[in-house]
Amino acid sequence: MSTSAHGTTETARSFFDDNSKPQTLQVKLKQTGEALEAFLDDKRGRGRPVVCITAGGTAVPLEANTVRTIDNFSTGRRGAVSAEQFIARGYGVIYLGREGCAAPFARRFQELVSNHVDLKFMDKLVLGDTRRVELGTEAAASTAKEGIVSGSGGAVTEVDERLVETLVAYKDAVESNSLLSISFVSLEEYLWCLRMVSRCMDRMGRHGMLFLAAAVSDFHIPSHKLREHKIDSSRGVRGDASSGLTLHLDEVPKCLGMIGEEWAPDCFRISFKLETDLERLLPKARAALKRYGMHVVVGNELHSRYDKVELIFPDGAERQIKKARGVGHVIEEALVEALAQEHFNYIAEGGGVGRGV
Ligand code: 9Z3
Repeated sequence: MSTSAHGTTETARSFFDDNSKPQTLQVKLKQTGEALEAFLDDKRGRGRPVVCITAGGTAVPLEANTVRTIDNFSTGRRGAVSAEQFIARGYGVIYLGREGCAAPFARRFQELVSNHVDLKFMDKLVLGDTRRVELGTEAAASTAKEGIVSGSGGAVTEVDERLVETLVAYKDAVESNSLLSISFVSLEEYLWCLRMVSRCMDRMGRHGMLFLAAAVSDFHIPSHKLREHKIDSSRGVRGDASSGLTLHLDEVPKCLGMIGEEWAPDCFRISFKLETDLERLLPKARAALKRYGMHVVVGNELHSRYDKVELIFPDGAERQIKKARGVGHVIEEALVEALAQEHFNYIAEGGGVGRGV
């Protein structure tokens, strides 16, 4: 370990020492921890691999009684679609997602329905058969079509079919106990949850994977420095209305390295690097790979992120993944396929180390 990496780890460790968690977070971590252990033991018993997916952006509060926050951009879609893809490949998925962002399966409803919520759609819901929908059987699928989206006598549209497919896929995921969802809003909540999940994931050894797609703030106001009450905009920060607002944000301790060094050293680790300047993408992604001891870094540029991404490996290999041509494809099909393959190679290597990490 290099001196600077060690220094980084020390700072990250002290974040968890210094930041005594709020009572509500303590309760949440305890309850979630129990569900998490049961979920992981079930997968271990069945020999199923597990991936923890993080998704969405963290919020940094500006006041203890929070009215204002600074958010990192992320719709959560990358994580949500990837979760569906991993489940389809037999993985158990722990989904650590930002509250209110795209969520696995639910996001398909939003995408399918958002352009179709008009009065015709409302008529189908209101005038249609309102019987309870039991999914999973042939009859159920048609009940779903009739009862949920088509209405009595309404034609079954392509969107209807896909809504039913989504419900059936979600029901399968629930019945096979394939999805455990944990939500976060603030950066602090995210980091505590990530530590808890990673430490629990340690029991999966090489069968565990961390897929870190959340957009995590680099700057924050540590909780002990937060003002208690809402910043008074009418008086300005220095009591002068014309002075505007000047904020000082501290650097967020880099916690990613802790996963490989302490929390879940045998799990397969993938982090994402987001840039808006293409020139900086590969150098930054390569640096992140070394700095945080990842097995793969996925580099993506903001505007092209759903068309192509770059995979960077510790042995110097680099590979571009593109979305398949044709309607209805998503880049996460190819991305998850490639990453699952890397993970299976890593599992098969057993006692050895994966791709030079
Ligand atoms: C990503 O790069 C994700 O792919 C996106 C996905 C956030 C771009 P959407 O949620 O977008 O589908 O809208 N995530 C990582 C972003 C990040 O903050 N990475 C850190 C960095 O770049 C390293 S942890 O410094």
